[in-house]
Amino acid sequence: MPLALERLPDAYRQMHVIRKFEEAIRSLYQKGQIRGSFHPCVGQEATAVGVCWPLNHTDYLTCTYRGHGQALAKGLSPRAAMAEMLGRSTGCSAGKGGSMHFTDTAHGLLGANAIVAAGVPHAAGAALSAQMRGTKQVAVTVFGEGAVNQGVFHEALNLAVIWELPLVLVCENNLYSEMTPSRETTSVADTYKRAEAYGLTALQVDGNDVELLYATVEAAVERARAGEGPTYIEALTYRLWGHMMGDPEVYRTKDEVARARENDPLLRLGRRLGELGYSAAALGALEAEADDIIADAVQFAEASPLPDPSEAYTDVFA
Ligand SMILES: Cc1ncc(C[n+]2csc(CCOP(=O)(O)OP(=O)(O)O)c2C)c(N)n1
Repeated sequence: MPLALERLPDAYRQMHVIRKFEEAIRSLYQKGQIRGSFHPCVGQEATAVGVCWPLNHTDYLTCTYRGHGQALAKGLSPRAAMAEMLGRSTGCSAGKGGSMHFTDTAHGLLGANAIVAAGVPHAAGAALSAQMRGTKQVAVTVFGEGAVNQGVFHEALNLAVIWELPLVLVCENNLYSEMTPSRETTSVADTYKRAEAYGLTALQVDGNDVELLYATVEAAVERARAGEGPTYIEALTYRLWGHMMGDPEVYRTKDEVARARENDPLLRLGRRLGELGYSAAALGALEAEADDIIADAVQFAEASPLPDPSEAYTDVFA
């Protein structure tokens, strides 16, 4: 089933919540209220909604340091996410994880991860656990194209195919690994071709088309749930902001980024809704709702206490 037309306004609001979440973080970061690294997913909001909306809340997800959007689309509350950014005790990881370690087991989010490709074997393990327990849960892992050059990616993919694990692998190919154009470091830059060699269905899709991605992921999830094994999906997208705060972006031209802005997934969904008859005022109202959600999250986070030092080791060791 494709993403129902009547859900498109909700998708538009959700994608704006994600964009505004990142914009709010940038502003708090610049004011010195957020410490550590922040890797924005601006420009990649369609993969968040397209990948996470076809999932049940009990399905598992692992993502990367660039996974704020996926965490929110999977169900993490913007309040708990923003509080985590500000290191508050009400954050989703009790204020101890920060930007790169969002976790929300109530919504199946097993964790974002700062280590490139680490989420892939974690998700394969979660899929194996679901398979052994017969729960019909599916595990999804989202990673960048840089992860496809890591050994653990290949080990996990090989076993996932052999064991027919209920796993969906989604590569967000945004053309750059950190500050390096991926074509300069990878002999076969179309990652789906490399995945295909392991003997599973592997496809490449437009990752800025939320409807297409939703339909592709949903079909993969259905196959996984039916016991038909893993699917690999390469979602072509573009990171509109730098790799992280302070990235001088000397590795790409302003023209290239300007061209990519025309393909901004938010603008594309806005144009699509316009064609379906939604007025500019209707879209503006959805954007204003997103503004309110983020303003509330910031207010909540700022009013929350820092973790008590006595809690430093709580939840850290099993
Ligand atoms: C195992 C490991 N090696 C190196 C790094 C440093 N590093 C951080 S981000 C990054 C690039 C990853 O690129 P990609 O997987 O394409 O994801 P993107 O940042 O584009 O979303 C690297 C090499 C790391 N975090 N982990």
